[in-house]
Parts: sequence; C-alpha cells; structure tokens
Amino acid sequence: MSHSAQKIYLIDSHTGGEPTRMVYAGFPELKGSSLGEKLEDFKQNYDDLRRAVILEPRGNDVMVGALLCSPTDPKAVAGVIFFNNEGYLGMCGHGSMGVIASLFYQNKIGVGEHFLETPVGMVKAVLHDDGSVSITNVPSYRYRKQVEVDVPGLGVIHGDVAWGGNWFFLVNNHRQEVLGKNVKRLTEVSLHIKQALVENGITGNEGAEIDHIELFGAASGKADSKSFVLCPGAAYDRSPCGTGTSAKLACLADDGKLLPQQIWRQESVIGSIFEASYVYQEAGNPAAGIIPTIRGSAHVCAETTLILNPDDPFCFGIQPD
Ligand code: PYC
Repeated sequence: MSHSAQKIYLIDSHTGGEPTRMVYAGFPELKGSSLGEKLEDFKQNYDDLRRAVILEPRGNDVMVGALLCSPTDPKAVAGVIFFNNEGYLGMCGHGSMGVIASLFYQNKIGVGEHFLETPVGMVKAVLHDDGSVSITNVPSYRYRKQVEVDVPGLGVIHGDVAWGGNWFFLVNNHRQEVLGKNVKRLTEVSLHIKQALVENGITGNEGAEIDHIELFGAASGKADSKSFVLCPGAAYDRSPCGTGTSAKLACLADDGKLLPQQIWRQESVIGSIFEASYVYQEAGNPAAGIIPTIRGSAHVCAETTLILNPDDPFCFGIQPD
C-alpha cells in the first residue's frame, strides 16, 4: 500500500444541467508560448491525467473538464483547456460559464468583465449581478449549407456545417421528436449521422472532423428553438450548448432570419435555456461571420480533491477495449 499519491484539486459546477470540472491545482505546468502549444503539451505528455480526471471511476462521459493554466496574454484571467472522455474541445460555452462561476466561488474574480484564453482564441466573459454569465465567443460562421447525406436506417437528410468554436452538423429534417424522453433514440440517430459524415467525407474547413451533431425541434413555448446536441463520444449536452448555439446563430444570420442584436432563446433537450445574440464580425458583411454572445447560469456544486494512487489499478480511468 503506497502513501505517495498525487492530488488534483477541482471545483465542479453545472450549467443548465451540463457538468464542468475545473482543475485549478495539482497539475504540472504546461509548456508553450500559446494556448495551442500548451494543448499539444497536454495531449503529448499528460493525457493520462485527462483520463484520471474525467473517466470513471472519478468522472463520467457527460462531464467536461476545464484545466486552468497560465495565460500567455496578460489580459486573460486564466488560460483554459477543455476536455472530455474522448479527448479535447476547442471551446466550450457552458464550460466557460462554469469556469467563471467557479473562479467567483473561489473569490478570484468579481462581478464584471473577464477574459479566458482558449486554444481557439480569446473569450470575453461578463459575470452579471444576478450570477448569470455572458460569453462572447470566438468568431463563428456557416461553412456549408444544406449538405445532403444518406444515413443508413434514417434516409436522406440535409444539414448545415458550421463553426462555433467546435464543428457542428445542424439538422432540422431528422424526423425525430426532440424531447427528454427520446434521448436514447436521439443519441442513436446522431451517432448514425456522425458515422455517415465520416463515410461520405463531409468535414469542416481543412478536413476538420465534425464532432458535434445538433438536431433541432419544436420549441416548448419558453424559447425560439429546442435542440439535442451530441458531444464527441456518445454523451449528449444537457445544456443548450454554447458553441452549438453560436453555430446556430451563424446559420440564422446567414439566412437573414435573425438580425444583429436580436435575442434568440435556445432550449436544451432537458429544458434549460441560453439567451443569445450576435454582431457581425465585419460591419454589414454577414458572409465574414459573426461574434455571438451567449448568456446562461452556472451553479457550483462540489469542491473535491482527487487522489491518484499508483496502487490503484484504475488510477488513470476505465477505458473500454
Ligand atoms: O457549451 O459549448 C458548449 C459545449 C460543448 C460541449 C459540451 N458543451
């Protein structure tokens, strides 16, 4: 029995039901002169720690990790690298809200404006008096409109490929009801769509993998639209997905269906809501993309110390064969 266990310190929160696990101490200092380089160092040298933090028995497939690291731009209150059970995320909207709520809980920030540096760019966050958080995301755009794909077991569907800090395939004509009681079926359908995208060579810009699938359905009356979002892996987003809502706004803006600064309410499959709006990246030029702002609320729900004991056979997580 060994007593030389490594300890990792966390704050857990959830945003509209979607968990964020913020790692604030106990991690090695990542090397790099940009967040992109720090992400590479994380991937190459410490992926076992990603697995230790996020996989069972300590974590689960739904959870998104947020590793705090030193920012390379002094304007930022923190650098953040998001990850999950499958790997790494470019950006994470619900996770950024969770990080801001957790930093406030730790008395590291107050109400007002803050910046988070991510591998895909700088994100502005405003912590409001009522505890809600607005995230001004990285520039978002629609890459391809109404791409046709034949999905085995589902038939021909059409979807938009859009970037909102991650790559999304956004589908309306999927012939499913977007309701909480249907999440098993919605997950299966989304996994089939994702597989069909791979088989048909449908990607984001420069061949980037489309790792999020977004299915839209009738809103419940509380919002403008309801969606089911499949994240990388097989877990669905309990929140309306900040980067997914950004991708949706990019499509609405390009279609001329939502004006700059007009409010859009996006509801998740479990009924939580983000309020969103956008401005053009270049005044008067919708084709150049948009800058979305997403507002929601995160709640701190646990303060935890992980113990990584070398004697533990599942110290670095359970990974199915
Ligand atoms: O809120 O952007 C988001 C997100 C991505 C994956 C899970 N949540």
